[in-house]
Amino acid sequence: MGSRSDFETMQGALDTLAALGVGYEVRVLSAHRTPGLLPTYAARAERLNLTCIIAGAGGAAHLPGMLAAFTRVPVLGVPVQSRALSGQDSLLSIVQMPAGIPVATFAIGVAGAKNAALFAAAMLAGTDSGVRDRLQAYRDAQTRAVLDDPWFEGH
Ligand code: RP5
Repeated sequence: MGSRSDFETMQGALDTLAALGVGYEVRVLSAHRTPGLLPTYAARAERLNLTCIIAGAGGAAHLPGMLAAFTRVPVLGVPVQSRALSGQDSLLSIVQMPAGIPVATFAIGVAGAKNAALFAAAMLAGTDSGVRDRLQAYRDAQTRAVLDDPWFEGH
C-alpha cells in the first residue's frame, strides 16, 4: 500500500487472504515518497515468484501502475477512497493504464480490497486444491447467509 493511512482499507484484503489460508506479505511503498524502493520490491516479487501483488493507493495513485511497469508479476490495483474526491481520483489513476502495462483494477475501498484478495485466491485455485476448496466454501457460506436471512422470503 502507498501509505500507512491505506491500512484500514487494505485490512479487507489481509483478512480475506487469511480466511482463505493464502500466504501474504505486507509493505508500505510509496510511488512518490519512496520511489527508489519500487524496483527493489518488484525484483523481490519476481525472485519469490509471487502469484500477484495487490497494490492499494489513493489520490494520485501511481503505485500499482509503477509496480506493474517494473515487474511481470500481475498487479491487482485497489483504489483507496480519498477524502478530497471520494476515490474517483484513485480509481481513474489506477484503471486508465496505457496499452502494454496492465493493472487489474478493483472497486473503490474495502470492497475492492476484499475482491482483489478473492481474485488472488482464484488465481491460485487452479494449482492449489486447498485454496480451491476454501474459496468454494467461502462462496457457499455467502450464498447460505443470503438464503438463511428471513428477509430473503419476504416479511
Ligand atoms: C497515496 O497518498 C497513499 O496511497 C494514500 O492513499 C494517499 C495519502 O497518503 P498519506 O498522506 O495519508 O500518507 O500515496
